[in-house]
Amino acid sequence: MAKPVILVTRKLPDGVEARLSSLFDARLNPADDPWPRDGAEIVRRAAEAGAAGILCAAGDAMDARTIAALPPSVRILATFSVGTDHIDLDAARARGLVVTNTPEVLSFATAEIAFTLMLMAARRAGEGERLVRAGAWTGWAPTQLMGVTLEGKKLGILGFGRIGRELAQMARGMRMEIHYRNRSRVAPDLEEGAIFHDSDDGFLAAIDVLSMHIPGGEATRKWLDAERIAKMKPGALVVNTGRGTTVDDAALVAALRSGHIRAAGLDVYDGEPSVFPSYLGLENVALLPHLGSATIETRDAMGARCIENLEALLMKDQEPPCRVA
Ligand code: 8YV
Repeated sequence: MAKPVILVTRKLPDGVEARLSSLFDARLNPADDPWPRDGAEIVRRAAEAGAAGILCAAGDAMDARTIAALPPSVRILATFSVGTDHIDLDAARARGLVVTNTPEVLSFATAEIAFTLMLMAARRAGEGERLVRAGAWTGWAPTQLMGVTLEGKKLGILGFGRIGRELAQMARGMRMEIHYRNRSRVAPDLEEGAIFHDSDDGFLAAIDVLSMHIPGGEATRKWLDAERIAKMKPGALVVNTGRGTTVDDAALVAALRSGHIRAAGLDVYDGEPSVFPSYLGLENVALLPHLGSATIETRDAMGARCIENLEALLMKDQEPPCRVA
């Protein structure tokens, strides 16, 4: 029997590509060309290859138009991400297209980046690095680049899913007090003493650091806007490793300029890889290029998850383990 054809939109780790090629007729993107941003090109390549599955990633143009135009041979969209905001899930359901993602395996790595950004914002690590690299450091000084400690601070986790809870564990080690806002309260064994807030206002007023872990999409667009920022304590910190669309960039820039928000750390951007230009001129914002899941271990595990899902549907006629639509 011919191996099912899988259209792979991005360059993946070598080991993942090798396993994909051993199991499937994998059409790889070894040069990491940017064609997956163009829905018409995804459709064209899927039709040309007779693809049974597409292995895509965040940022690929899996909108309603693209999905509706996919050739009938395509049965599954396996995204190399936990986030699915780049895929129109309703359009996928309407077309009978199975969609899978890669949960769990990236929670710790993403929490690590949230933790990194929290420390960079609190301790002005980016500013310090730029100073040294610019050859502008004139020596230790008692008042140079003083930041704030995280010890004893109240960490507010917006979205208390797997990533948020991993961050809570790390922050307990820094003796932070954990607060969270979530659709609903989680079970006590998952809460481990974290304080649940049932209103945005109460949550925002209570915390010293906000770490955002909510999904993208219309429902969360510009969740952190000027009104909500105004409800935060003066001097609070903001970190976002979820999706860039959840922040009103102009409002955050204004708050960073006024000092109402002392500092921020961002790993994700609305319209990335474009970055809201005003961030680039600000010293008090740490900017990373969407590194959340970028560890060797995690990217291998994400690849393994995609393969499990593709194998289940296309080779074993089973329900894929990480089905989201
Ligand atoms: C991915 C992410 O690496 O999984 C997600 O949702 O945001 C990242 O960690 C990226 O989206 C690649 O698809």
